[in-house]
Parts: sequence; structure tokens; C-alpha cells
Amino acid sequence: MAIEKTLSLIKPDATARNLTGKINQMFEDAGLRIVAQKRLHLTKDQAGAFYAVHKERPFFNDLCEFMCSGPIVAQVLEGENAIAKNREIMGATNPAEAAEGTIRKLFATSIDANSVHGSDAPETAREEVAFFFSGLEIVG
Ligand code: IDP
Ligand code: MG
Repeated sequence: MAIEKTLSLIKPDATARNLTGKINQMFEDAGLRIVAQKRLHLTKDQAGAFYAVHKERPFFNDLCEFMCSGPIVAQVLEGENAIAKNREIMGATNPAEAAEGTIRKLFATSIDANSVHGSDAPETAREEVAFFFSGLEIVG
């Protein structure tokens, strides 16, 4: 299995409830390593640029408002099969459909305020990691 890197975001609903440590414990317990990390407060334009793929969707404006409503933690997770493993630990987008024991089942309060983001494929992982981090900031 390949060692991959993937972008993880801890969203404003989770930083507001002081859940950064509990969420990252779950990634580390599953064998993923945090090889880059920063806390930042996005502007609405930055949130829109990050989520540009969703710009035609009806929830795009609400999503951008939410993502700039408070601080986020952006991080790069590294490990075997990290892209799929992160998505598995996160759980389904809608917490009502998320499996028991996943981050979204445990912590998300709605489909908007769903606590975490994770890249969904190798190409998006590369683009999303580069959106937040330079090579110098990634230390495995
Ligand atoms: P993902 O985060 O599980 O990859 P995406 O479909 O890529 O889900 O959607 C990006 C984000 O947009 C979701 O995490 C969620 O915050 C928000 N979102 C997705 N679908 C809806 C919806 O139907 N209503 C409101 N927000 C949504
Ligand atoms: Mg997605």
C-alpha cells in the first residue's frame, strides 16, 4: 500500500468547541502522522477559492460563510492509504448517515457544521495540500 499525504481541515464548529486535540487523537490512533499544521482564519474569498469545485451548488454561499466564521486548523496527514483512511475516520458528510465511532458521528452537529474536511482523491489531495502549505512546511 502506498504512503500518501492528504489535506485535513478541522472546521470552525470543532475549533469553537475545543475539539482539536480529541479529533487529532483519532487520526494518530489510526496510524496517521500530522506532518504539517497551522491554525488560521480564512476570509470568505479564501474559503470560496478552496471550495471552488462546489461553486454551482446551492449550499456554496452557506459553506463559505461557515468556513470563515471562526478559526480552522489545516494539516497534512501522512500514512498508508492516508486519503481513504482519513475519509473513513471522518465518516459520511451528513452526520445522520455517519458510521458509529467516526468523527462526524461523534462531533458533527449538522451537514454544514460537520467538523472536518478531507481530500477525496490523489489529485485533489495534491492540490489541497498545496493550497495551504509550501514544501518547506511539510516535515515528515
Ligand atoms: P465532504 O466534506 O464529505 O467531502 P462534499 O460533498 O465535498 O463533502 O461537500 C463539502 C462540504 O459542503 C461538506 O463537508 C459540507 O460541509 C457541505 N455540504 C455538502 N452537502 C451539503 C448540503 O447538502 N447542504 C449543506 N452543506 C453541504
Ligand atoms: Mg469533498
